[in-house]
Amino acid sequence: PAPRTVLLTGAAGGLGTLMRGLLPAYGYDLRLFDLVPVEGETQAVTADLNDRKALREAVRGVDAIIHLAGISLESTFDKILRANIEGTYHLYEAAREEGVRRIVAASSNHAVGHTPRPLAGDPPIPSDAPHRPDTFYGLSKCFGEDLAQLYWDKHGVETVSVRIGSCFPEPTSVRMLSLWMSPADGARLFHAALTAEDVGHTVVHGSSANTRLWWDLTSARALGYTPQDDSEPYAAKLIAAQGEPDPADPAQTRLGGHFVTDPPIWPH
Ligand code: NAI
Ligand code: 15L
Repeated sequence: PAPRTVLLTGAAGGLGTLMRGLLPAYGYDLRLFDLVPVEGETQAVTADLNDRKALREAVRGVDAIIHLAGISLESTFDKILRANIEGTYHLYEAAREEGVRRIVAASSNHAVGHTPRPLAGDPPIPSDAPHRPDTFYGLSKCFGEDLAQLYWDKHGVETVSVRIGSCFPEPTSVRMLSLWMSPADGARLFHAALTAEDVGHTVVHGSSANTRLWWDLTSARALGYTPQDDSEPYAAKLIAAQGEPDPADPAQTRLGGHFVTDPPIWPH
């Protein structure tokens, strides 16, 4: 049967807030979890992913999990380790212990951020592109994908790892014209990932049907995802303001954008 009760981790964040607005229309009853209170939601669980007891209670009885919680940008290795690597491990352990069989996990383009963006005539980047993280943050998303594979192969917990491009109400850069996923398409993709049968561990790209798309949506479409939106109506204004990408600048020729060239953040 299709999942009905879904735990949404990271519910207070940008994407969590968008999905709280959109997913109930698909019939889901969302249980909310975040480190910080979710505005206007008295029933939300406010706890750290590393609070194993709180997490296990939150997971108990749900049909599936959408896992968005974590640090969503580059940070120090220690902070990424705690929130994204240990936190995601605790989420999978709670799922295994409580018998939850399906997780939809937020991976990121930054797991493969060093991949060159396709130029005119090149094929799009496939969803089995090897890990090429551009940051400690991207590295934690590689870990999440491998953790998902382990929990499928060893414990039968299924995951769709969504390598999200950029999911915001509107694209705000020329790069985002190629990676943007409209919130409505995000909800369509999460719904497909929750309901498709026999996903095992599947990696998909999360984008709309953008005219300037850099990566392949084949594995996402195979889940039943049919994107409806395209960033193209935003193109003229963004290109007029920001210019066309400079082919000599790795921040513009690698998938991960400025994450590729930003210096690492050290703890001192
Ligand atoms: P966000 O930073 O707005 O939200 C993340 C949420 O996770 C926050 O509310 C935060 O309080 C919570 N959180 C952080 N550490 C936690 C912990 N230890 N325990 C419990 N909760 C914790 O990020 P956003 O944009 O909403 O992204 C959501 C997820 O999607 C993240 O995993 C991010 O890496 C991923 N993603 C998002 C993209 C986007 O375009 N928005 C692109 C690619 C990936
Ligand atoms: C991400 O992984 C981030 O979480 C998000 O804030 C954006 O920076 C996005 O990638 C992007 O690459 O645009």
